[in-house]
Amino acid sequence: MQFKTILKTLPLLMLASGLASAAHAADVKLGLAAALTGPAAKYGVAIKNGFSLAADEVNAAGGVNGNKLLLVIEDEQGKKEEAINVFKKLIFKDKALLVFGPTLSNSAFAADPIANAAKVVAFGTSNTADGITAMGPFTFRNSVMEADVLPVTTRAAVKHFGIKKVAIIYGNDDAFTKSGYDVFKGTLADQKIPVTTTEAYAKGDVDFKAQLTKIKASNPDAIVCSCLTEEAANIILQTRALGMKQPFIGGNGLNSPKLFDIAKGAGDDTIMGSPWSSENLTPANKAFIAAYKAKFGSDPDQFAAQAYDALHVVAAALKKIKLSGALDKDRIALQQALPAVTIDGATGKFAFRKAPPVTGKEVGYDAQQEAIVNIAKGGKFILLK
Ligand code: VAL
Repeated sequence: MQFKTILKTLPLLMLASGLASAAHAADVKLGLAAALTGPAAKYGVAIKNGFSLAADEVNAAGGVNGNKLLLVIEDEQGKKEEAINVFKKLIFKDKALLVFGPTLSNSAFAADPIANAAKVVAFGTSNTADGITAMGPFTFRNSVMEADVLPVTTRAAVKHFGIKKVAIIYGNDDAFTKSGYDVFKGTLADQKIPVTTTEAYAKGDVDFKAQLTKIKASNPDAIVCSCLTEEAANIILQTRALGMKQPFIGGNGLNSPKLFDIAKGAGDDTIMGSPWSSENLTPANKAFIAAYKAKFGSDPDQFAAQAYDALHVVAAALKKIKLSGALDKDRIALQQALPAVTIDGATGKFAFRKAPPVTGKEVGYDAQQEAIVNIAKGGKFILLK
């Protein structure tokens, strides 16, 4: 080729290669397994919204190292079997680089082993039961576990109401409500608060009269509830119908504002802990709340905030690695980049910490974050001061 011809063709070649690289700037596929239908959708829809908002923000700012983030979202219905199916689809069929979710700890115990076996990060944003990150080195979570939140919540509630003794009610067939119960039991013993009676129910129960009648007879100062939202709301309503006025102390399940859709004003004075508050007016949280309201026309909750932060954590990890295009390699590179990520997000300053050791097993990473305590007033969570 003559020199002149090269000169003439060069711009065309450059243009062509530019176009080609634009077309090849592959999307980074991130899977999201969330409960979008069924009772756990009270958490899952907020989670989906938090992720969509954060992905839009990252993409609007040019993506990660020139790659756009593509969320592949699947409904796991808050059921173990569906969580397994959805994880398999996202990992093996969609070939997602990482999978967020599932919503419930109960489902995570079923689905995360699949991700660990396939060496794909399973990143929980709402799983708060003990032992989640003991499942393997590919399990991460930014949801602060009950073991970290409940002692702080209990201490604050005892002080606020001058509580001397409590009754406990919990779901005994769900990994999270059971784990929350175990943590509450230990916490109450540590804080020397006697338990007047311990009552259990099963998933799907709607009538709690038998348990509540026993609780009433035991005359506690407060009721500790390790429950998911729907059951918690019905328990609160039925407690009031029995003429009981005791405040509730809850775990992470009570953190959804959907509690008040059912319990209305009866939910007032319920105390629960979380790393997030709408009253925490840091620049990052203010921006998150405003953007969420603008996009969805409603207030965010802590589940949306943790999902939003999780996407930003992964985006920060992705910025540190150079994707090779070889999926197996890239999945491991992401797992290795994640532990060192810190962000200042909607839930405040976030860092990971290695999960407690388990003999003969590699473990994953928990959230290193402070819990703050909220109290329900007028259908809203406000900071307990
Ligand atoms: N935190 C709970 C769990 O781990 C619910 C409320 C999402 O199952």
